[in-house]
Amino acid sequence: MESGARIFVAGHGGLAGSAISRALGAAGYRNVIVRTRAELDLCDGPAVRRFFDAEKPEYVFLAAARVGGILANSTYPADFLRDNLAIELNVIDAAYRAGAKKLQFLGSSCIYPKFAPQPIAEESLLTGALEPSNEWYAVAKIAGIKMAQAYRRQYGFHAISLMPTNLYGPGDNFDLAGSHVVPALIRKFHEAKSSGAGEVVIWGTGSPRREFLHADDLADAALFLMKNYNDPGIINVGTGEDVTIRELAGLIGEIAGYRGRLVFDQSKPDGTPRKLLDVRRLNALGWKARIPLREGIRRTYEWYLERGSPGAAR
Ligand code: GFB
Repeated sequence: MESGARIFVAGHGGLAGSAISRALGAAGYRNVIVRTRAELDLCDGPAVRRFFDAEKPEYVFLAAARVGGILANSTYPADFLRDNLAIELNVIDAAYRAGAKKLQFLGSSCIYPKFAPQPIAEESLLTGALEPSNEWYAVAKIAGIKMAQAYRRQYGFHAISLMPTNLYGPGDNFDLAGSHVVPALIRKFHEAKSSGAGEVVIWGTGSPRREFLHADDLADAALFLMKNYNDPGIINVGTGEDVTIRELAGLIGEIAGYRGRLVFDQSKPDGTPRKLLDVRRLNALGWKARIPLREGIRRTYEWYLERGSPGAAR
């Protein structure tokens, strides 16, 4: 991927896509193409075809998706399935037809079976039933993986698929009804501290284990793999370490300087019990995550105070 290459980042406004755009800029890529949702609706097939025919991107990072936490996934199954299928279908097909050299598709660790052996190796794909709370999203992401593999097999299109673990970082969604756990807890602890509330409510039992990757680490891996990986098989992107939700809450509470109680609301779902990726394939290629969880959360908390919280100047 030479520095003058025409590179399209689909989903540059989101957590993963914005980090990839920043990383491309920092690495000196001069021709990064982006479109806001108002300029180009990726669910609109003819519009996507016209865009690719006009712009002819050579490399495509497909980081656009409808995403959300456990509650959003369960509340909007049709939206998660439809929009993700449409985005994948439109972008992968148009990229191939317009002659792109390579496309990178971002999947998710939730594509793996609910009770996959831990840490989860790439070979676990399609070996068991999915976690029900996000199976709609997972099925759409599995379709994206298969589409990339089918276009490679039938047309020789260089499409690769990365499976990032749970992401967090600056630019995340802090809306409590739609967000993932890290931004939700940053916001809850900050607001509890600011208002002097005596307790913070954490969903579920606190015992599920999750692996968290900073979006800047994901972006670094995404650039690395665009340059160094061209296999049909999927590749996991994670840190190789996980924590319980209770431990995560303790860490975020500490960073926010909150001294009250934690209350676990067991009427809310836990989701999958554990989701730790086996990252040996990625490590063997020479890439490792660099941002420790405490440091990453501290930076995200600072971003939230400056830019992300309802009262912050944007
Ligand atoms: O991040 P999260 O929503 O997604 O939840 P998943 C992770 C864990 O944190 C669950 C608990 O056990 C939640 O019950 N949790 C505790 C909370 N308090 C909160 C809170 O205030 N907000 C949220 N959101 N969670 C998602 C999938 O699963 O993972 C997506 O639904 C996607 O499809 C994403 O794949 C990476 O890790 O359970």
